[in-house]
Amino acid sequence: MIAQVIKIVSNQYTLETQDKKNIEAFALGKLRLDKSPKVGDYVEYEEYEEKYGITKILPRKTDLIRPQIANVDQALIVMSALEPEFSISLVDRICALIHFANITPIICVTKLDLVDKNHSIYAIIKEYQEAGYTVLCNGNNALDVRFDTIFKDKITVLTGQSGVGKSSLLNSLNPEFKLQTQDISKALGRGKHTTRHVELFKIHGGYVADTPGFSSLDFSYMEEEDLVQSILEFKPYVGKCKFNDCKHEHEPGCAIKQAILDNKISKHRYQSYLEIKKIINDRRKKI
Ligand SMILES: Nc1nc2c(ncn2[C@@H]2O[C@H](COP(=O)(O)OP(=O)(O)OP(=O)(O)O)[C@@H](O)[C@H]2O)c(=O)[nH]1
Ligand SMILES: [Mg+2]
Ligand SMILES: [Zn+2]
Repeated sequence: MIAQVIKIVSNQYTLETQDKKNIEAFALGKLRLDKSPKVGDYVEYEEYEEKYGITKILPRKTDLIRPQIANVDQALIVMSALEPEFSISLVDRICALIHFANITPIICVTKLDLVDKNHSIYAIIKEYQEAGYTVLCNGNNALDVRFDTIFKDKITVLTGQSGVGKSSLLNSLNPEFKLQTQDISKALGRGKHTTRHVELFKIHGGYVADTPGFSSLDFSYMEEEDLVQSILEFKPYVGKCKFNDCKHEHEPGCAIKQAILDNKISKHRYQSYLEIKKIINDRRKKI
């Protein structure tokens, strides 16, 4: 029998069976030592001493480490226009990690009600849209209509710093979620996240996971070669530089640097590339 893990609280797993019933199960000892099921996993299970036991994890399509969710199709990268202020550098870092995990990023800008129409955030949004990203906008319940359709048949994970409004966004999409939210000053002041455990919620024909905001991003699995492939705007130019081992910094005949001069790649994105490359190289030096 096959089911999907939709919630984990300590060692209790909630599974959704193929006939859409929820059952409580536990992971059999042998399996737990090997590797634990994650939310999003498809698992084999059997009835075991009048309880349900998970016997096997089926291969994962994608495998996120933070948050621990398997088979995620897309990530909503949530970033507020203000409080906390929008960070291009942070969005680009998350996008690179999401691309690297083979997950589709969607950028969601919240708290647009806090800025006026001429605010610089709108130029930033335009830049991402022109680069090929989907950008959804939200401000105090003025929700983008595309939220009605993007979730269908997919597992979507929300990610972004603490206080950007991830839980608030889900609550406005479905008031029945009643997810806990927290005043931004409290969230930052206490360094404590409002959202803790991972759970998949049904939404518009798919599943969505709220996650705790993070304090740091982990680039330890990414190499420089992966990075170039993980930046959407770079993709058309990868492999077109004069030198095979081009680092896209000072080399002549660099297709990426040329694309920046031609305004085909944003300077912001290139700046983020250099920043992430430095993180990766600094790590190498430490090892
Ligand atoms: N003005 C305005 N405030 C918002 C909006 N969305 C969220 N907020 C406020 O921002 C604060 C933080 O919201 P949360 O939804 O708890 O943020 P979160 O991203 O879930 O935070 P963590 O769970 O700690 O990661 C709350 O005080 C919300 O009321 C918005 O669109 N406009
Ligand atoms: Mg939250
Ligand atoms: Zn190059």
